[in-house]
Amino acid sequence: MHKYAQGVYENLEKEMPWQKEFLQSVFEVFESLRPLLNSDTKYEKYRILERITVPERIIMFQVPWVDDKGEIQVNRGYRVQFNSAIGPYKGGLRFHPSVNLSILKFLGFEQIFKNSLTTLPMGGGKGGSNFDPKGKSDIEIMHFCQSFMRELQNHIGPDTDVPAGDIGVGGREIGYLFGMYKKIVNAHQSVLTGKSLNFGGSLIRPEATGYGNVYFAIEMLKTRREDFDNRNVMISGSGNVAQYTAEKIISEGGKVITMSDSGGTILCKDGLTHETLEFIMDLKNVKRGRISEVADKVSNVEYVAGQKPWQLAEASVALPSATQNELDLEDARELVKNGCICVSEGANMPTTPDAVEYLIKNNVLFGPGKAANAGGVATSGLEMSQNAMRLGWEAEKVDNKLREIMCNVHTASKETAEEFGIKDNYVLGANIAGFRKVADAMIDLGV
Ligand code: NDP
Ligand code: 2IT
Repeated sequence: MHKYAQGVYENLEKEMPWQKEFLQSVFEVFESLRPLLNSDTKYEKYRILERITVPERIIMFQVPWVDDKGEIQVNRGYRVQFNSAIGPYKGGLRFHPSVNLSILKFLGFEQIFKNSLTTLPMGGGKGGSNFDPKGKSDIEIMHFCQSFMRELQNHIGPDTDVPAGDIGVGGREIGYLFGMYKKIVNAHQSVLTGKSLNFGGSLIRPEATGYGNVYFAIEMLKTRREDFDNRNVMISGSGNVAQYTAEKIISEGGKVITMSDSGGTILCKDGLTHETLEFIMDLKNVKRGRISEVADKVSNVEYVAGQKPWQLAEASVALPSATQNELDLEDARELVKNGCICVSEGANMPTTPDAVEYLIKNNVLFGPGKAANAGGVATSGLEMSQNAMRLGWEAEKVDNKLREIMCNVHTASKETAEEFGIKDNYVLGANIAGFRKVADAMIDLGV
């Protein structure tokens, strides 16, 4: 790591040693910046690393709500408004019991560079709550979302901060959140993305993160004259990102042999069919069931309780699409041993740092989340554009734009690393390319 970055990192570590996930994300970006910091002293002169690692604002609030038994519940709510140099804060809301400031700061920090890579004018932010949506009724979800928005509405706006979904926040939650916002401000504004088509959503936004990751992986594979045809692909997760990743892989001729949730993994050696995937989407999005139920219904699917996908079978490609640090060094070793040639991150920071290093050293094409899963927020940006123009584009138009953006993110990540004499390192390229635009904007904007 460059000496300047090292000093800033050590201060952060001293100040907040408990923010493990945040420190992990900062460490990775700082390590990548070494060649840039060596070649240009202006980032140190303008104290960019000190400034870019401190959120411009953090809002923390209580979210009281009444459950179906009439009992009062209280959760914590957060919005981390990290960096607005290149546009309004933009990033998802996560509802999961594990949510804390470290996780939201890592997600917000990643989002700054991811949004920059999309080339659209969006700053970085993230928010959420330690609320657990599992097992809650629709009415409880609505009450919670309404209470969350009663406070959040004070801090967001179409030109200020535009939240969206993430783990535990999908179309249903965005609907309830938007409904409350609209009531309070008495205006139908583009203040959230991931909205339903009925009230201002964009076609392809639900598909965008998963499709985008596959488009990114296709570009990586192309550099080695490879493709998905007939290849075994392991996907983790079975939520929004995993589902549309699976759909696109099947359309590309690949075999999706795993999906998972926090309970375990389903394994289908023949590859999931479109019909089984439809069953999974209904199970997860409508019935809100568990992935284990697929094995009860579909004959060639087995369920492995308590296991992640990575060590269960041989696959050429792994697409982690559930959560942070879900693919570790031992998993990476097994993947390489079993002939894996490509890992592309649908989730944010799903691969541990030692696993990333191992994969890259072993010549595996590695697509880091801030590049590979940028299609979701990019299409959120396209939703904002359509809202601003008061019109809606056809699915094909949005999908073409998404594909073009993913190709550009791929090229920028690859060529930026090459500019510094380093081949086949998308981590380094994505971090430098994402950082440089934001840092230069911060310099232009003054202190
Ligand atoms: P969903 O809530 O739709 O799905 C999350 C999936 O991940 C579920 O299958 C869930 O299982 C599993 N999961 C969550 N937490 C854990 C955990 N601690 N251990 C094991 N499995 C877990 O979320 P998304 O699909 O939207 O998000 C998935 C990932 O993609 C996240 O990292 C998110 O930050 C990232 N992402 C999402 C984007 C989007 O547009 N939605 C855009 C870019 C990145 P279970 O149901 O058992 O909890
Ligand atoms: O991590 C992410 O990029 C998201 N959850 C999507 C953010 C967005 O604003 O669409």
